[in-house]
Amino acid sequence: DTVAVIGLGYIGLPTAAVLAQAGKTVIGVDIKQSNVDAINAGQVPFVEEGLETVVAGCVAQGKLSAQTETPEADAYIVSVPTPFKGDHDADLSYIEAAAKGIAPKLSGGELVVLESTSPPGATEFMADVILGIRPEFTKEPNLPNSLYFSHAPERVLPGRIMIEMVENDRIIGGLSQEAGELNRDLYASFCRGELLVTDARTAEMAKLTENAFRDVNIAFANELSIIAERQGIDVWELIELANHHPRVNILQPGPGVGGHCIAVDPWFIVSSDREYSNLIRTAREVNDSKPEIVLSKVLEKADKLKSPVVAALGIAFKANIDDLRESPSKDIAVALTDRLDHGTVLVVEPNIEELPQEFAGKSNVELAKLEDAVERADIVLLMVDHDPFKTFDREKLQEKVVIDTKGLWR
Ligand code: SAJ
Repeated sequence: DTVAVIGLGYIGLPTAAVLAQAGKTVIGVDIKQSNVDAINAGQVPFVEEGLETVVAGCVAQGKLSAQTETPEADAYIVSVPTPFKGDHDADLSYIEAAAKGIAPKLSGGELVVLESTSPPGATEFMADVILGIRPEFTKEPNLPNSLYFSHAPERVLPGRIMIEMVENDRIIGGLSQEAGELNRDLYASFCRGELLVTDARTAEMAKLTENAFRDVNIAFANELSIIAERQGIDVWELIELANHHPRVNILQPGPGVGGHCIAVDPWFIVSSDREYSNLIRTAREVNDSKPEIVLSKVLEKADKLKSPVVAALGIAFKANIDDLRESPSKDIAVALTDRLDHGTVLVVEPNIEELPQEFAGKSNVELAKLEDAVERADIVLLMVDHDPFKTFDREKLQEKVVIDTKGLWR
């Protein structure tokens, strides 16, 4: 019962850990030697609540280890990045590289699961890469030379991964019925949620659909926020009132949509059918236009001041995390340092110790504490609904120009 997990990032490592915890012998594979060394020492190279305890325990028991070479195993789980290339197409080269590593190790009967978020057809692509190298095998089931290919997209929320990995329902899409069932049986070892078996293309599309659904709904809120402001209407009151209708449930507007899922996945639907994906593409464009709108508003206020000081509250991509990747609020803060004439930006981000490299070499920005930044600021720009901002004493904002993109201080 050996499982190899290829790619030990935010999804691969927790998956390896819960499989090892469930009694499997798990060998993790990562191209980065420093990650491999850390994991073999029972450490986790990133922050995720509850993960390190499980990793340390499983490594100590000899159930989990890491290496850079793909090993022989009974099942393989591919959890590698699928970034963009060209005009928002999915770059499948990491999947291809993983498949090339797996191919020489196969002897027949193995299950190969693709976990990476992928456009429709990616599981078939992975199978074709492997079968291209090993033409003696087939994806037809129940033969001595059968291989079993399946897609099991993850749906865990960063910060709650160790809980959601076990509790959430999973969609599982086999290239054959048998492949889906093998995948289901493997995941039943650690997953208490429902395991819903379908075909690979439907599973691929389901994952993209979930995140596109959220993106379209946030875009609706963001578009409303732009229109409402021009009409002199408080968008948060508007949404709250509309949501009293039993069949209306509008999400919250903000400075844009960040993270590496919701701002990315809808593009994979668009790139798979550019002709008929107008709504999904437009939603992406509406959400991506929001940072520039926030920025113009700040610059308009700043223009009236001689040497404006802007307190930028929050640069993470959402509340109460330290993740700055694909963060619209970080982009706004960086753009402010470039476009604010004779001004200073005071970044307040309670979840980090130092400014990220995007601010390197800039003399008009510093990382500041909340109280201090607000006191020194002419303009207070709230961009993330971190807990310490929620409880901030609003008396201290009275003399300030306040731009509240989250409606936290209404
Ligand atoms: N946001 C808004 N308004 C809202 C809700 C969110 O502006 O009403 C913004 C957030 O501030 C953030 C972005 O959207 O910038 C995304 O945040 P999120 O909490 O909605 O989602 P993620 O990106 O952390 O995780 C999502 C989840 N997908 C869904 O909820 C459908 C998670 O379950 C997925 O596993 C994850 O993407 C993924 O890996 O695909």
